[in-house]
Amino acid sequence: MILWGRPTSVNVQKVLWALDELGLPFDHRVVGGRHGGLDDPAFRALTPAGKVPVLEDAGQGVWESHAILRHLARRHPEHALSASLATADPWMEFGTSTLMPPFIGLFYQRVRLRPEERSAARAEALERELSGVLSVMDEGLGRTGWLSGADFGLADIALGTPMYRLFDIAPGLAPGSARLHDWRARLAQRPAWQRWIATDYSDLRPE
Ligand SMILES: N[C@@H](CCC(=O)N[C@@H](CS)C(=O)NCC(=O)O)C(=O)O
Repeated sequence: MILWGRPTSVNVQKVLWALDELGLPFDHRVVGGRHGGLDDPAFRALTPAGKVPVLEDAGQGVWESHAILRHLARRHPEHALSASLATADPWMEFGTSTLMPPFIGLFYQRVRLRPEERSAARAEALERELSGVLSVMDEGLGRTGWLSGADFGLADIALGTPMYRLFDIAPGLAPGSARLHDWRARLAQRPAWQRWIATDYSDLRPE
């Protein structure tokens, strides 16, 4: 398998985390961002969207980070990470549709945009939106312990990955969501989180 995508991309990080938990060997092609390469024909042949991550598996390009996680689970049904997909799957959809857009918006406001391009009002509105999203996750965690069910699984990777940067850029978010904070602390204990997720992203700031 070949993973295409720069490790500073939060969506690539989800796949790096999953591959690490599964203990799967892979080649890594660092493309995207400052590394370029997204218009190269070899990359574009694997994905019509031209975004990272892409997992090349037996010559096939699998794209969209959460689809890649499901692909890995289907390939490795014996692994504990692949259990409880019925519980994990709605959360992964929720992650794509509801968590990632305001997270990316706030990350741009706090990190990626030049100071003169930022808007305090927009950042505040995104923080309010994210507080609501996090309270839904807090409620879910109260029901099942992990987002994927009784055990750590794919949804915890998919929605847990942005939590490192989110609480780095907005540490005061969701103070009443104790179960969410406890979950994040449990995620941070995993060696794969420390290897791939809790990493420097200063490279993403404007020059
Ligand atoms: N919904 C897609 C989003 C893919 C995406 O927007 N990837 C970004 C990086 S996070 C990208 O390729 N940006 C262009 C670049 O890195 O040059 C997924 O979950 O994989």
